[in-house]
Amino acid sequence: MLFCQYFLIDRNTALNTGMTYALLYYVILMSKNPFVGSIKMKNINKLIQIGLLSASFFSVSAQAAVISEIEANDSIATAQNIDAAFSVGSNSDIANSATMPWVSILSSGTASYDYYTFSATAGSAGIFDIDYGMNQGGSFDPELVLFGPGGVYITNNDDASTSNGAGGSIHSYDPYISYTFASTGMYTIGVCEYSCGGGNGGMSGNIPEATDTYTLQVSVQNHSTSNIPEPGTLLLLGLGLAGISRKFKM
Ligand SMILES: [Ca+2]
Ligand SMILES: [Ca+2]
Ligand SMILES: [Ca+2]
Ligand SMILES: [Ca+2]
Repeated sequence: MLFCQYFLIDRNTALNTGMTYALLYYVILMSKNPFVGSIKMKNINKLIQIGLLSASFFSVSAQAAVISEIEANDSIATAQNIDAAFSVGSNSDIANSATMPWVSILSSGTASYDYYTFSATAGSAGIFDIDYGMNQGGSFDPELVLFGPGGVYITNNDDASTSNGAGGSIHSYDPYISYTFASTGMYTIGVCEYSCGGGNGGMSGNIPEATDTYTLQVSVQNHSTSNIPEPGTLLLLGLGLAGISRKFKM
């Protein structure tokens, strides 16, 4: 099915795809109606509906793995659980995005530490990649701190090469951690601001300011995914396109 190719594309691509479909239908209509003057306003309205319908459908699919930070996630105990948000699909800001389950977390800046928790299995690879940190958006110098089951400190990273973690970073102050999970259990990744770090139980040092924003890409090999659009969405799309097609007699 054609639409399956577009699961988990980013929002801009989704909107562009929707508009492309609208243009495609317009060309089809024009080929059957060579005179511009013969196109009635109600048909123009239907074209717009097709575009919006396509755009909304693709957007719903695209956002399965893109989530927003939810406060208060200021400690390991109150970390935001991201287990239900993992998906697989092409994302130019995430390495191995087509094969390795990922979550993209958008932070709007909250003047506090941010912790995100998830499950992982022993021997699986994990990638933690800050994008749009330094010199982009609400620019700041972020750090990442990784904790294992029980809040045990594992490692941290301050700065990394911009070539790590595919696109999204233009300055080496954006951190990146690659780690193979030693045991099965709940892990936690934390975001703080240079100069900071961590020990068993949590982060310490500078707290991001309210104007500091970032995107955190979390990739966990072998994590369960849930990127299938709800049946109701597909049904709605089918009914909508069928109804519009009948009116166009296509
Ligand atoms: Ca990236
Ligand atoms: Ca927080
Ligand atoms: Ca990055
Ligand atoms: Ca840094």
